[in-house]
Amino acid sequence: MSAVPKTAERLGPALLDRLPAAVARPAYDRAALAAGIAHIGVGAFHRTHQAEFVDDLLADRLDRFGIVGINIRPPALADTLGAQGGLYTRLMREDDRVTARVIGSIVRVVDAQASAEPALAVLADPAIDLVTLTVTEKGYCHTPANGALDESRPEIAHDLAHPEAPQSLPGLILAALERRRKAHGAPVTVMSCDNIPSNGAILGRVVAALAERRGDGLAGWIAGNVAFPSTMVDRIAPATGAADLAYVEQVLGYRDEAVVVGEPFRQWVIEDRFAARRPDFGRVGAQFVDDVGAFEHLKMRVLNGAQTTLCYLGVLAGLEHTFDDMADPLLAGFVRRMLAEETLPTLEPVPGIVPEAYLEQSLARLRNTAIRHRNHQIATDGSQKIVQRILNPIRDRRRAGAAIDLLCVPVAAWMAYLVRASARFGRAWTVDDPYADRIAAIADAIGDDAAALTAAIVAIGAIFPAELAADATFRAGVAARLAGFLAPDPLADLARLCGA
Ligand code: CS2
Repeated sequence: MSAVPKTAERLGPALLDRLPAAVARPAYDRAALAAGIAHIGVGAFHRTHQAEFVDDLLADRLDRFGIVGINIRPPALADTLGAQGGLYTRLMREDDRVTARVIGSIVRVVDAQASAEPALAVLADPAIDLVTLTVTEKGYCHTPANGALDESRPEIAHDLAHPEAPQSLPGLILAALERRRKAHGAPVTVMSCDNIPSNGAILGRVVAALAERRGDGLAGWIAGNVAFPSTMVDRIAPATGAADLAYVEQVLGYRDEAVVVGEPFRQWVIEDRFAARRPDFGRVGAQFVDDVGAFEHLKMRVLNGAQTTLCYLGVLAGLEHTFDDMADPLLAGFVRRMLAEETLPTLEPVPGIVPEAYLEQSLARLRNTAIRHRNHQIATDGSQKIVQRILNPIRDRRRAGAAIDLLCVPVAAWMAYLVRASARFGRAWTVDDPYADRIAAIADAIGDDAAALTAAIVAIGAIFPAELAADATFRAGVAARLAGFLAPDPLADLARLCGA
């Protein structure tokens, strides 16, 4: 990836003692570290968030909580993290400031893209007390509109027929639990760290739905021996760029193929419901609570709601990154107004947090010019994200009889993003979303009639709850904005709406 010649020494255990003084390193004896956590989905987010919390915890008090990192989807880990003994550099960037730290909490990596077997061997190990996951929203194979297992997914059909060789994430967890039950019966906590509401409850539900189908008392054993706590996770971690790899090589003087970049802010709120040993993340800044609901609504509706709104408007405006969107007065002004006027009133009180201050802090984070978070990256899988970020606040406001004019904007912008990517509109960009083809087909059939497009898209029951699909006020609000976004100057209508 890097354009510079690969001459510098590669990061690995042998280099730890010779790192430049400016690079922080694990403050504990890695050789004495045993694994007690298995994590599925070792992407940039895990490496900037949970693995750093664990690194802090191990420095505070060495305990048997090293992480085995597992990928069940590409990319393979062997040649990056694996070749570096699990070590990698976490760059923390804020505008022109950068600090570097080598994280040591991942003790081993396992590639299970071709077969589930290597993953199952780790997950069934009685030494593993905690299994954590960041597999993105669609990994749960749930129906976004209602959280139930989506049995129409081919990988779920496969796992129902071949449970011993699972292809889906719920199938993998179920097979691992079945093995644990047979081999030793040790209880375990399985904790989702993905951005879906009630993530633990949803995971528990999709696994239970598969277990019921398996029979043999498995569902009952799981109910008595496995906990699925919900969590709220937060740190903005865009995809690593070539410039980040080059920075480590040219400025820090070593090579690292697993560099990650994150912002200074981090937050982790965890439902205190564990079935086995619980790492005391509370000692290093995480919060254990009885109910994460209020925290996750705040984060998904404000921070993620802002990101989702900006990414679609940003693409329509021809902008590249979130910070570019935030430098645009129309987009930045709109998103603040939408969140303040229509989103904040939908939130329940959150212990210790003033919503207006949280909003300003979120917008400041999105202005960070060193976090090169691409609009198209955030736009990925929008059908899996808009329910919790935008549609749930709209539903709550409609139930309360409150206005939704501003919240209809991101719904229409998301539709325009998908519709404009269809053949009918010249394939302006490639969309990465499970519903891309379905919406492209709708656009090809209907053309640019915004009301007809809106009616056809909100009829997709897996995304839009029936309550909203049947709501004429909602449909009219979205259709009005969609007509604007499909016009030759896509932002003229938004400017009019904002009185600009
Ligand atoms: C982003 C999130 O791509 C996306 O969906 O909105 O990854 C976001 O950056 C994180 O949730 C921040 O904690």
